[in-house]
Amino acid sequence: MDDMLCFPEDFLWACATASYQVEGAAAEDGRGPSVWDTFSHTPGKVRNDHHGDIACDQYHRYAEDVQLMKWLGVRAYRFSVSWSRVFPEGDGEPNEAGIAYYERLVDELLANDIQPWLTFFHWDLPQSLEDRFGGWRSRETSTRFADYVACVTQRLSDRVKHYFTINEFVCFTDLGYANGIFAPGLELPKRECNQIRHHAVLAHGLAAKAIRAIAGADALVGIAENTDVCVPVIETEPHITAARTAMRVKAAPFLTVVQEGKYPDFYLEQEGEDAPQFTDGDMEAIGTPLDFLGMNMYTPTYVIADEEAPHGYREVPHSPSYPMMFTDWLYFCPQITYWGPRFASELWDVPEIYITENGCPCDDQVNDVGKVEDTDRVMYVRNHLQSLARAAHEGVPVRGYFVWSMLDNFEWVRGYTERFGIIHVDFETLERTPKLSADFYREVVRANRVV
Ligand code: GBH
Repeated sequence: MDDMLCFPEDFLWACATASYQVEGAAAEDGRGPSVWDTFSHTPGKVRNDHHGDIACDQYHRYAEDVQLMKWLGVRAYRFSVSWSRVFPEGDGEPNEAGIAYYERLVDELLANDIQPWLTFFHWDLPQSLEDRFGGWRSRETSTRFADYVACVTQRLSDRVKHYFTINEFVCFTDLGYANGIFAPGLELPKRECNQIRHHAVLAHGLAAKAIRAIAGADALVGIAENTDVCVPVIETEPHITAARTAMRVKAAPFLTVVQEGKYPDFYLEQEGEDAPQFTDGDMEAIGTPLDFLGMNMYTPTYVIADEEAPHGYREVPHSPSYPMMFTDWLYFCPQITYWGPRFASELWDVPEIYITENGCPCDDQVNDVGKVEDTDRVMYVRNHLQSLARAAHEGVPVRGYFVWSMLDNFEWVRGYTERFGIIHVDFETLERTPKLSADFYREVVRANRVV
């Protein structure tokens, strides 16, 4: 461990995807539509009107993809279950053919020594729940989520040990119901949005309880969350303290309430009449202790100490010439994989932390021998791994890393125009080809070290 580029023994090297982004087979074997099917088929919502009808066709090509994972040497695959494949209308009778797909996938992974890490919700809410109850506007959706989670856990917990309830609250609450950028594309007032956020954290809590009740101590439960990773511009005590405070403040309605089982007083005061309505029972569920924290991280929020400002910190906007990856929201700051886990462990004493997503889009060009030589993605991942190693060497309980993404896929409102994969997908032929970054990652995995 003297080697600063080395990772702890048993560090979990892995990769990640999500159902709507890779599966395709949108109308097959009884799958019902999700809000993302509806949204992506509404003209003008997604760049080039792309949609996930076929995506990477992982539904049919999962065996080939598992072989690619085996080639990479990863020990775990984080995938998500499509709720509307299991319950086409979100509730009622389960669709056996839908469950059978996840059984096939899980069995294939296990047969190849790859652990399945299952996410229950990566934004693809059954459309019927949106139509009947207003989706996340209603707590009916939270209780139905727990029922769906219970059903899948019942069927898979003999084989699946690691579960994430929900992926990234803000992307389906605020972006879906307040900003209208993501499905279902609504722009509701603050009060309703706060209640939606509450129903989302409640769904997480009810689901965590359901998994524990069914699978007992055998199952390990966590969440995959993207807090704003607050980074001190200057690494001295006042700025470090300011950035840590900022992280807790900014996560108040999401990770903070999940970790603390209580909305911070400042949050309820600040929201006033718009604050969410909740019961003691809700809070008890929301605060269910978790086995690990998954952190998705891409881009920083820079912070400095400012005694005059509320909570003693100020966010520093990115300067106009700040280096970016190949999209308009991703600023290059490898320090996030150090400060994010460190602050989370200092604030909440979480037992284990996994980086559940990290990666970037690049202007990938296939060269004349059919290869993508994405030196920028290698640079991005390498630097983030160096910071993660720094955290591990200082005793922050970081236990694993899931690169986003295993392969190019449907990048939400950017459609297929932004590629995050370490494996290239030709969306005409669906052929997969490892990029240079895959060769790099494979060597990292093999050496358990930044190479
Ligand atoms: C993650 O979200 C997701 O979990 C994953 O599914 C996704 O593929 C990956 O990141 C890469 O984006 O300006 O309207 O286009 C990260 C948080 C929120 C970042 C939405 C990009 C762009 C919104 N993302 N944001 S918009």
